[in-house]
Amino acid sequence: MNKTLFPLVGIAAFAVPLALPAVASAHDAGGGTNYQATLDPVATNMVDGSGTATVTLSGNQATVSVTANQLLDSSPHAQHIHIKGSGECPKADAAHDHNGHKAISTTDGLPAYGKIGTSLTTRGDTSPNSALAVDRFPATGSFHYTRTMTVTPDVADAVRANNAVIVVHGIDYNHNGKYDSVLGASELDPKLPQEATAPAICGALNSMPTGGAGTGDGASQASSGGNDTDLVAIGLGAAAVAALAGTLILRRRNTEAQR
Ligand SMILES: [Cu+2]
Repeated sequence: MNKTLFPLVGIAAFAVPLALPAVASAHDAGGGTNYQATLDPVATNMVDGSGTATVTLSGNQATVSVTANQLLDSSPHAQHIHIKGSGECPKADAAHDHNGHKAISTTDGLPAYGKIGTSLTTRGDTSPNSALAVDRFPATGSFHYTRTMTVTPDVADAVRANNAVIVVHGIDYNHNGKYDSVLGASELDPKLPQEATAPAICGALNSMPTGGAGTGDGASQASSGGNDTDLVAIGLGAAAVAALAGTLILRRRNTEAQR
C-alpha cells in the first residue's frame, strides 16, 4: 500500500517547494514550524511501549503525526495534545493509589501536562469533547497516525511556547492482554476501566533546531531521526519538510477517499 506513495513523494519533492514556499520558511510569520516529541512510558504505569510525534504548525493548521509501538493491541488508544500544564510528563511522584496499586491516572498527570487541548481522533471532531471518543482513535498496539487539522489558538500558542505535550492513553498495568478493573474505574468515565484512560506514553513537544531557515540544508540532523521515516525526511532539510507535508496531505486525502 505504501508503495503507491513513493511516486507521489518524488513528485511532491519538486512541486511542493514551489507551491508552498511558506512551509519551508520556518521563521516567517505564518510559516510552518516543526515540533517533535519522543514518547516515553509514563512512570509507574507498567508500559513497555514507546513512540514519537511530530507537529508541523502553520497558523492554526497542524499536521500531527504519532507513531506508537508496543502498546496494548486490539484496544483503543485515546491521544491528545495537552496544554497549559508544566509542559512535561508526570514523574513517579505523581502516582496515587488506584485500587491498591500505585499508578498515574490522567488526572494525576494534569499538573505536568495540562488539560486536553486537541483530541487526535482519526476522523471528525478534534476538540476536547472527543477526549474519549473510543471509536475514533487508533486501536492497535502499534500504529502510525497522521492527520492535518485546525487547532484552537490556545493550542497553537502552547505548541509555539514549547508548552504542549503529546499523550497516548491506554495501559495494561497487569499485563493480562486487556483493559480490566485492576486499577478500578476511570475517574474520567466510570463506565471505562482506569486502564483504558490512564496515560501510556508521553512526550513534550519542542521546536526542532532547524538551523538557517530557507537554506534547505539541514542534512546534519538526519541522524537524529532514528528509524522513523518522517523524522529522517525532516532532518534532510526544509525542502524535504515541504515534500513531506505534501505527501502527508496526499496520503490523508487518499485515506479519506477510501472511507
Ligand atoms: Cu490525553
